[in-house]
Amino acid sequence: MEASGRNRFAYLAKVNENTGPGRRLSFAGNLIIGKQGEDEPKVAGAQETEVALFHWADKNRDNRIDDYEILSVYEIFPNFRELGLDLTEIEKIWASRGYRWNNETKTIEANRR
Ligand SMILES: [Ca+2]
Repeated sequence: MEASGRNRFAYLAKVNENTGPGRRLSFAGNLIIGKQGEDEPKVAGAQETEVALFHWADKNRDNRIDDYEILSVYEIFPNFRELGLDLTEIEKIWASRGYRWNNETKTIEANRR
């Protein structure tokens, strides 16, 4: 995705269900474009993530996705449809009274209104 003359890349980290909360996962890689031998562009951004029982859009981890947080999601992913992202779950949580972790189904569920 292009933003202000720069390119932005998004990734989705999926973890094994046996990976417990609190575990920190790191990742690294190179971005290769153009012909071999050309300078590789610098890549900035997060190189680590923590496994937690909170939705990734819930930045302050209060089990709710508030207006600021959902606007941030749209700002980060303005072309979410092109990326194949389904924001239905996030919008459902935003419109509800938050969410909770269902330990049986290992999923996040929106609370009922
Ligand atoms: Ca929140």
